[in-house]
Amino acid sequence: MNDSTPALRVAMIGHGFMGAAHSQGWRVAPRFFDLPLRPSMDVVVGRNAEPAAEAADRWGWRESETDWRRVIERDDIDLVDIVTPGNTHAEIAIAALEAGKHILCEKPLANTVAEAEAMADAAATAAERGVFAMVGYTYRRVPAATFARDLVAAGRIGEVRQVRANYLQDWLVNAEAPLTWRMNKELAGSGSLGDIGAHAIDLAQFITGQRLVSVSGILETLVKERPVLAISHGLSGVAGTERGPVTVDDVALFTGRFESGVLGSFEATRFSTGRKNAFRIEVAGSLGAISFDLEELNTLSFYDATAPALERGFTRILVTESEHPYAGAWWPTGHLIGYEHGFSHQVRDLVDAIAAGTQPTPSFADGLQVQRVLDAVETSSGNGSAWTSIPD
Ligand code: SOE
Repeated sequence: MNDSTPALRVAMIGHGFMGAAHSQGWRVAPRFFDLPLRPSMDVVVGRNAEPAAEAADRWGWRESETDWRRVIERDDIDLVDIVTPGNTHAEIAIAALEAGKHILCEKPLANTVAEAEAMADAAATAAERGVFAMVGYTYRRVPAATFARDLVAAGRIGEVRQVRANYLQDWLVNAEAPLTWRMNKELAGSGSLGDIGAHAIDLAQFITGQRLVSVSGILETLVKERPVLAISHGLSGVAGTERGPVTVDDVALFTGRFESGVLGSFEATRFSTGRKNAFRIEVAGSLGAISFDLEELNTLSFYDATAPALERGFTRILVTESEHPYAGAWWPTGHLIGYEHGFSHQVRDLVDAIAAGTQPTPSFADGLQVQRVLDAVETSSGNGSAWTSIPD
């Protein structure tokens, strides 16, 4: 990549935690991957001018703006990166696609299946004009997770027999932790289920190469009201004396059946005391198993049941060899990477696909399918945990 490389002019809408992580991806990816298009971090959009200007300065965006509608109409913007809460994804993404902008949209795709269907339809129409959309399930792009998929696809664990996916956090164990947008169904769509359960669904399907066809689940809100943040937009500030309702789930537990008939067990919770971001996936097969833990993201545990019986055991593979997915772009083997590198891998794959005129994955259709699984879990939970099919 050099100055003659065509630019990909990016506008990012939102600038919270995911805004910081996406900014890191846009800023760093071009320096470690030879990209066919040169991302330029042109505009960051926020509802309030001063915080947006501060975000532009801190994260390296050329301009800041407060009106996303004006930004998506600009003819000097090629791609819109949506990192706002889920209740705004559909309106922004559909308008931007219709304006001819490529899209990167944070997960989950939307707050409802209806919104996700409209987004997937708009993306399918735009793709016919060479305008592409991706949904940001970045954990697929952790080298160890991609390598796990490669091992399963190569048959190294044989036939998949069972899947378990647990995403464990504990940031809401304190009942006095204040209400934020993530606990408001109108803004977030759901709680642990859509926020981290969506990752468990997407990654389990990605690693196994199989989709879920039915689920049986239960959602629970453990703390039903919390202190209200003094500042109205609820994204930061000091908790006041007023209390408000938690309108989303704190814990999601569900069983899933994959298209092959295999059963999977899933857990997404913000009340697993002591677990900070423990996203664990284990896939057990007829000839072996893989086990991944995001809190040990540079390693993959691999069990080879075909090894001599006395030598069998889970091997801790350090996924940092240059031949491992993405790893060759960074450091010599054994020099580890972190949480943020998945966002650079996401930029690499998105830019490569746009330059090649091919559909980046996961697509909005993939995001819609995850949304349907989320919806089926919610339906099941409201119906005595009855098995609920996921429409194709
Ligand atoms: C909070 O649960 C959160 O930031 C999620 O929103 C992200 O998707 C996950 O990657 C880390 O935890």
